[in-house]
Order: sequence, then C-alpha cells, then structure tokens
Amino acid sequence: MEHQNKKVALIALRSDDTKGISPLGQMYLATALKKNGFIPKIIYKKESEVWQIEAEIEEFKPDLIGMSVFTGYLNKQYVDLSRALKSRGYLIAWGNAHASLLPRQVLKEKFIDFVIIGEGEETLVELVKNLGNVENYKNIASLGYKEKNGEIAINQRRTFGDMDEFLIDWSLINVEDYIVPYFSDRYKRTLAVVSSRGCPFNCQFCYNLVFNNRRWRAHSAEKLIANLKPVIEKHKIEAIRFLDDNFFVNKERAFAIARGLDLPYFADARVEYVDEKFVADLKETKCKEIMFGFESGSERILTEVVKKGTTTKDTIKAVTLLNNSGIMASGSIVFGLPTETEDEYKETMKLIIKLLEINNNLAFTCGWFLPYPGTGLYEKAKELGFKPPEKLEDWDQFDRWRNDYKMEWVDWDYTKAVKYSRQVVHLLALAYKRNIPILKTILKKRVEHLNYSWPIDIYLFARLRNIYLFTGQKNFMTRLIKRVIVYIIKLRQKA
Ligand code: B12
Ligand code: SF4
Repeated sequence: MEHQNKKVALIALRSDDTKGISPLGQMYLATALKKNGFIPKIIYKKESEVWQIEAEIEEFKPDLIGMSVFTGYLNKQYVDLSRALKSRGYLIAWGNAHASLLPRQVLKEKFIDFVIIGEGEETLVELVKNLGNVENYKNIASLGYKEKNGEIAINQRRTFGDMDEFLIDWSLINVEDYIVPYFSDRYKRTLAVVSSRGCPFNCQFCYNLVFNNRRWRAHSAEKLIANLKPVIEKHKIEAIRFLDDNFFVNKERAFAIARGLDLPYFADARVEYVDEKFVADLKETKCKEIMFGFESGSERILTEVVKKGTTTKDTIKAVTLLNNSGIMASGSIVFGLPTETEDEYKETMKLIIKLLEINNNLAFTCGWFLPYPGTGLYEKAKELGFKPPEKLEDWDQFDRWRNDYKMEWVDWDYTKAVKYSRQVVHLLALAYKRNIPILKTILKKRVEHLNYSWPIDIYLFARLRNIYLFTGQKNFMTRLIKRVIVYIIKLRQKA
C-alpha cells in the first residue's frame, strides 16, 4: 500500500496535578491508524513537560500531528505548541470536544490545517490516506479544512461507527504507564476505560448535545470483556474506572460488563437510576464508588435551566439508598448557571448539607458553570451579556475552578462565593466524614447566612486538610502534623 509508512503523532496534555489516566482518545485513534497500516505515536505530557514535545516530534518526523483539545484550561498551551510545530513545517489537526464545538474559530488560525469533528477513528484514517490531495478533502465526512484559496470548509458530520470495530489494541501502548492509584489510593493499580460514548439526555450545559448529537453507542459486553481480560491478567489490574459519559444507559449491559470483569469498579450514573434493585446490583458487581450529577439544589435551575430531568427528591433518594451500602457516592455541583440567583446558590449549599446529614460518606466536585459552545446554556449566557472569546487562546481563562472566575450571566455579587465555595464544600464533607462538630457548626452558619467574610477558619482548616491529604509529602514538619492529625482522628474514633 502506497500510504503504509505515513506517521501520525497524537498529542494530549494534562495539568501537573492530574494523575495519568489513560489517554483513551489517543489509544482508540492509534488503534485505527495501525489497523490501516499507518505508524502512530502517542505523546501524552504534563503541562510542565510540554517543552519536551518539539524534540520528540523532530525525532519522529510525523506526516501529521493531531492535538486533542478540551474547552478551557490548557488551550493556550495547545495554541503555542501548534504554532511552534507549524513553524517547523508540520501539518496540524485539532480534534476532541473544543475543536468539534468551534471548528471555524479553530481553522481561522494559520497554524491549524484540519479539524476533526466528533469521534475521530474513521475521519482521521481517511484524512491520512488522502493527505496532500486537497480535492479529495470535500469527500471526508466530519472534516474541517482549508480550500486551496484559503476558504474554510466544514463537511457534513458522518454517522457514528460501530464501537466494537474500534476496540483498543492494548499492545500499542505501555499499559504500565497508565495504571494509576484511585479511591484514596486504596486501589493502586486502577485502569480507566470507556464502554460507551455519548448520552441520550438533554442537559443544557453538556457537550454531548453537540458532540454526540445525544446518540449513545456502546461496546457489546462480550467483546469488551474479551478485549480487557488479557490486559487485566497481564498487568494485575486491581480496579476499573469507567469514564463513560453515561455508563448505565443500558443497565443490563453495564452490569454484565462489571460481572464479567469481576473487579472493584467506579462509574457515573444519573440519580433517578437508583432504586433498591440498582443498589443491590451495584453491590453484587463490586461497585465501590458511583458519581452523579447533582448539579443544583434549586428545582427551577434543574428543571427550567438545565433541563436535567431529575429533581432534588431523586438526589436525596439516591444518597439515602446508598447510605451504609459500602458504596461511596460522589456528586458534581455546578454553581453559577445562567440566571442563578443568590438564593438559588444558597439552596445548593443547603442541599449539600442535607445530603451530608443523610450520608456522611459523600464527596463533591464543585465548579462554576463553563459555557461550552453550541449548548443551550451557551446561547443563554450570550443573551445575558457573555461575550465568547474571539481568539482561540483566550478560551484558556475558562477554568471553572479559578478563584477569580468571571460570569456575565449571573446577576449577584458572587466574588467571595467563587473564592470560597469549593473549600467550604470540601471542608463540610470532611467535617461530616470525620464528625468534627465545631467545623460543622461554623461552616453551617456561614452557609446559612452566606457569609464569607473573615475566612480565617476556612483558611486554617483548608491548610490542615491539604497537609492531611498530602500523602507524598517529604517535609518532616508536614509529616509530623499529618501524623498528629491522623492520631487525633483515630483517638476520637475509638472514643
Ligand atoms: C478522562 C477525562 C479527563 C482526563 C484526561 C483525559 C485525556 N487524557 O484524554 C483529565 C482528568 C486530565 C481531564 C481534564 C479535563 N477535562 Co476532561 N474528561 C475526561 C473524560 C471523563 C473521559 C475522556 C475519554 O477518555 N473519553 C473517551 C475517548 C475514547 O473519547 P475522546 O477523548 O472524546 O476521543 C475521541 C474524540 O474526541 C476524537 N478525538 C479526541 N482527540 C482527538 C485528536 C485528534 C487529532 C483527532 C483526529 C480526534 C480526536 O477521537 C477520539 C476517538 O473517537 C471526558 C468525558 C468523556 N466521557 O469523554 C471528560 C471531558 C473530555 N473533559 C472535559 C473538560 C472540560 C476537562 C477540563 C478542561 C476540566 C476543567 N478544568 O474544567 C480538564 C482539561 C484538561 C486538558 N487536557 O485540557 C469535558 C470537555 C468538554 C469540552 N467542551 O471541552 C469533558 C467532555 C467532560 C464533560 N462532560 O464536560 N479530563
Ligand atoms: S446526563 Fe450527564 S452526560 Fe448525559 S446529557 Fe446530562 S450531563 Fe451530559
């Protein structure tokens, strides 16, 4: 085959503080490329290692470089890297959620040649086969490119492929690099996988609305189990983390996979899925943690704004049923949704306390609303004064965890709430888990009166919590303080 030696570098970046979860997108793409006779190389780097990439690329000399870009944090690094590699004469393609949601803005940049919209296996293979034959690009569904005269062209989307045709070839990568600890490091050898893509629901902030057109597709249980079993055995995997958007759309299939793999596992679910039978099935299949989208404590926000299709009653029921089940529940909270009022923010904080009172083994991921292009709430945010960045690198500011995050779509003074909410929620969870009454009382008062002034308690406890959690700390004093805290907690538990 004429195209056989073409080489493709697949680059993905992550922040320094995230564990090296498998770069699954790159692994699926590399598998498709290899099956078609091409030579893929995955380059997966931490933010602080980006400087190493140019040398690796110069050594590999790919015919095409693919970048995998999400909305927000790290966008500037991708822009700088693409610019630098383009100046060395390489062809650059952007894929993944952000590129798919904003293909025109991406292609306006001189240093980006192609955008691949949505799932990438088939499009990338067709592109590599046709590299350089500009007249053929118009026939490649889901491709964005520049015509000979420089005009931007975006082709129609393709229909979704059969996921079983895409199964990962694990021999392609050094699996050991992607085995990470999870669940408070209890499972040291955890492997992340996806069993399905997309989600049929209609949450108005979710990238799925555009990226997957609300279409859910999945690996069959038998094929996925057969694909993973040898990897699990060879690498002595202790637990599995499912990164599916919605693992339990077909519960029978999901539990068949969990049963077949027969390992402790972690997955996402919607709160209304939880009933007695669901909890019993989770237990029977060794589920250790289930992650939900709680989103908000306001019924108006859930129903009218997000169109989540769940209520706070469903959330409370799910958390209640999971209490004492041995399965940890965690939930994502989105503050600052367009039109959210101060009272609705407070309702969310109060729901968090209520949930902790029911089940003290809960964890929360809290962040402020991030307007993903193309979603319903992106349009709503624009109506309310949000001006989307015109330049690609300016999306970088959209980091929903920044302490100085700005939101034109919210009409109350949220400055202190942005600064302290995450810490307060983390501390509340700690106060309930470890039963620290004084911390509970102070924080509850703060939440009730929405008072974040003089945050000395928040500051102090947050420092202590960080020290307590910082297991890899080498410093003697820090280790000592950590030991003292653990000792006090143990004494309290004995008492
Ligand atoms: C694991 C994960 C992470 C991991 C890293 C993942 C990695 N290395 O790829 C960590 C924890 C580091 C992470 C961080 C963040 N994440 Co994240 N993450 C996920 C998660 C749960 C799974 C990703 C995955 O493996 N999917 C499975 C694979 C097979 O699909 P895929 O990655 O989409 O890849 C396919 C296509 O996108 C496409 N493709 C992807 N890359 C490329 C590149 C080229 C060249 C081509 C041709 C095609 C292509 O082809 C692939 C195969 O079909 C997704 C949700 C989800 N279920 O997808 C969120 C998700 C991707 N993350 C998201 C976000 C926003 C972030 C953060 C920005 C969080 C934040 N601060 O707000 C950070 C930013 C990190 C960064 N690198 O920029 C959003 C993206 C939405 C958006 N509009 O961009 C998602 C969709 C979550 C959500 N529901 O909102 N994340
Ligand atoms: S249920 Fe989750 S994955 Fe599905 S649309 Fe809603 S937020 Fe997105």
